[in-house]
Amino acid sequence: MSIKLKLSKKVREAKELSLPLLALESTIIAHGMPYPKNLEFATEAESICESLGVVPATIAILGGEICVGLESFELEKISNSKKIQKVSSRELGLATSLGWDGATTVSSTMRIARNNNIEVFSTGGIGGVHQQADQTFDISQDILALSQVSMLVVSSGAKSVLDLAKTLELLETFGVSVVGYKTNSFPSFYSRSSGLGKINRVDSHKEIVEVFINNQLLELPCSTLVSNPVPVEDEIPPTKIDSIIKKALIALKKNQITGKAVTPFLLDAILKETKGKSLETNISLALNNVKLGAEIAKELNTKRKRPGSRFQ
Ligand code: PSU
Ligand code: MN
Repeated sequence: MSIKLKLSKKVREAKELSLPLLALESTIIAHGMPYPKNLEFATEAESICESLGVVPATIAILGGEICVGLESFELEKISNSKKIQKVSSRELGLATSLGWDGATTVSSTMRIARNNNIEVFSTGGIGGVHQQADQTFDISQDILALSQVSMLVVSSGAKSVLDLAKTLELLETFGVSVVGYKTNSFPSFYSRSSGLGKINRVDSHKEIVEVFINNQLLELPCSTLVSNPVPVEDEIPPTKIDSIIKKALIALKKNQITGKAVTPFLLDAILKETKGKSLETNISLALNNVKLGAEIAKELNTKRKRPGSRFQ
């Protein structure tokens, strides 16, 4: 018995030639954005990587087969099919044994990337502690994966549909190494700053890679979470987004949405309420994270290849 695994031609070549690779998740495509904008986003993300000399490895499950790197018809399928399941870590065994078509979340993308020796991953926002988690106990598996998988993860913080203060506390409890790229403030996805507790600032790709490598040398199991704020020109200020998020949370309760449907429901409600502006912001920050992730992947790749490196 073995797991069915397919590497795209480009990913295979990258491995043979030791080229830098960047992992990308597919839930953001299948469940985080509507068609056809999601496909445009996914295609643009891949071309940003390629223009920087980095090979994109978008991860998904098709017919129970784990795919690392998608061909364009596969990206189209993930973007457009209504039958794609949302697969987090705990569903990986199910999805691969029962032949599912599935989009991978942050937690499952990290596990698969790690299994395939891909060390850098860019996403939009991580999952975290949901509002009213004291009653619902709804906390994303992303936090657990971040505490257990050694990886460089680039995101724009977490969005304020979550309880950001509790999310930050839990990241601390679970020993996740959080750094802010050119900022001291944990970003809140749509806005550049959450106004919450200070995080440690790093100012270059080189510093980010050094923090990651030292975390590994110290044998810490956790990820290094790079928080990269949305570009200024695309930010939605907290004064504007907060009331919209409140409305979405009321609709969530009214419709009795729970479990893994919560995040996609909230994203869609916010998109409708902002008449598409939230989607533009989402795409902008996610592409910005792809760019930073690709630059970090290059830096890490160069460092690993240097003679005398323990990580050759
Ligand atoms: N945040 C976004 N867009 C998304 C997600 C998070 O802005 O699409 C997705 C990611 O795949 C993340 C998942 O891993 O939602 C978290 O879902 P949950 O809250 O059910 O753990
Ligand atoms: Mn949940």
